[in-house]
Amino acid sequence: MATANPTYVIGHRNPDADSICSAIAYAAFKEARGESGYVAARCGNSNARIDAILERFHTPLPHYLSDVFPRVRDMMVRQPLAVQEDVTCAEALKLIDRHGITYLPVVSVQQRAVGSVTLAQLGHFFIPRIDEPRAMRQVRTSLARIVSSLQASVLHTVDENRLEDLFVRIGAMDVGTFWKISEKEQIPPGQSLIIVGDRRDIQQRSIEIGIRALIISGNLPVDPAIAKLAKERGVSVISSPHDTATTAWFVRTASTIERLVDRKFTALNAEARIADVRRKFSQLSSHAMMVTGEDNLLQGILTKSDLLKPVPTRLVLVDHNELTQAVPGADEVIITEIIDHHRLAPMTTSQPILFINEPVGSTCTIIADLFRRHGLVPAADLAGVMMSGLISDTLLLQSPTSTAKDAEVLNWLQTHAAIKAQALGQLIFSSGSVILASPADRVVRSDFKVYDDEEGVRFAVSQVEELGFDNFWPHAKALAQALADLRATEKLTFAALLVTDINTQNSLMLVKGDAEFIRRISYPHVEQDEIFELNGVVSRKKQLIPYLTDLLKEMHSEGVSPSKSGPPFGKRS
Ligand SMILES: [Mn+2]
Repeated sequence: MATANPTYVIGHRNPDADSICSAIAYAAFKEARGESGYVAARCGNSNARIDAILERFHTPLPHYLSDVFPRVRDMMVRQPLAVQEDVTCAEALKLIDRHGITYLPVVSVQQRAVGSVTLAQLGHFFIPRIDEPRAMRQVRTSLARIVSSLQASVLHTVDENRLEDLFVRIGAMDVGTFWKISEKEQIPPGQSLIIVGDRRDIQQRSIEIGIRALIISGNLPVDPAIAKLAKERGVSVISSPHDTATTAWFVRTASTIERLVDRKFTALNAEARIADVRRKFSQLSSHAMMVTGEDNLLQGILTKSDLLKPVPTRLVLVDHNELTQAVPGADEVIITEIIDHHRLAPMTTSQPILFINEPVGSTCTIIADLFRRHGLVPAADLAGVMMSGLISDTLLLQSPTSTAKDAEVLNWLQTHAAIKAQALGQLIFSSGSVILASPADRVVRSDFKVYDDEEGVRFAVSQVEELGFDNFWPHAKALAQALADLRATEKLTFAALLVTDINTQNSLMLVKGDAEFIRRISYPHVEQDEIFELNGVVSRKKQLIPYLTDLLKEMHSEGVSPSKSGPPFGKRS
């Protein structure tokens, strides 16, 4: 996608033509209004009808989204500051200070995650530990790093880039006392680093004994004889501009972070869901985690404060307003608008949103009307796309959901499209039988909607439109079985399939589920199987859903509530 964080305009699951066409049309409307970043999307497969429409109007299928659950990749900090383990504490602290961070990933030369250092770990390193005097003296570094930390001048150094363990001492006491302490602590001369002022006796004794390096504090002058002796004995001499106490402090900061790195870590995957990561964080003392990819390569970091940032994914819902029908994860992201023509089902939002709900025949009607009201003229193909959603949902204005406004808008669109409504209707309704084109389990899921009633009963109604019932009867048994399976997998009280004959404007309904519920259906039974004849019923939304929810209400009021989820059934009195 061209835009970094687009707002997806998306229809319901198992999209029908109106869902697809209205998503395309509303994204186009936004663009026409000069609002950028809107991308048409879908959360289900296309079908023969949708393919025929989009092909006719040279329009690509909307962007597919399997879900919109916020993931680590959406919230993480990409390309975070990272260090290698041979940097000094001073360098690490400088980064932390300059960038206001408290966590630094540590990586290898190949950018593979090695571990991390935190401000707390670094702080701990500088806190004096009375019980471990030897550890307090110890630094792992090189003479070059010390010179750089001190911004010192070099009189003479040997092997200055060697990374080694050194023990720092200050030559402040009488030369005799000084060496007694060193012997007691068993620090070999070759690992000793002595900071001293202009104490010629200590300087000379140190060189004779063969220490690793002498650091002269306060930029004090060095006797040429001492310098000569140091050179002869291979002892390095560095001149620090700072006083002895400050010099000692800087030498400690010249330690590499190597021994401070926390190497026990669990890295996150960029695809992990934020909801799961929140749980992980709550069990973790660290406030940040590394995100790694293939070969342990560092991709980013995720901190606890990243989890407080607003989720970047935004949705405009078209042709539905119920979360059960929305793309999975819709309840975890920001919904900015809803454009719909269905019943309202409870949904709460944290912010005020634009919500257009109009009882017209299609969502495309509402969107085409927006174009018209704003004085915008859709391109011919786009007008055709909107006509298609409208015609498909209203069965070419024949459905009882169709209103005068649908007729008026269809007429208006027709003047801008390169096709007449009748001809387009022909193309849409002859675009292949879903029943013939797909196996039974796909048929029952092709235009499938889940509903929750007020008592928490969950049910589903699928719909297919056919030219006559000839294709249905040979597949009735298989479809009944597929419906029963669907009901079990989705844990539904019942699942229904409405097969609508566009020619006669009649439907057949196949139902699987709660026996008591099915017993109450008053439409005539066809055959012994659970197939009912619904003459004059073509609209799931306007005719069938109100009927079914009334039946459920009646049962609730009589205290014979159907089982809330699928089989096995609870006992009823
Ligand atoms: Mn619709």
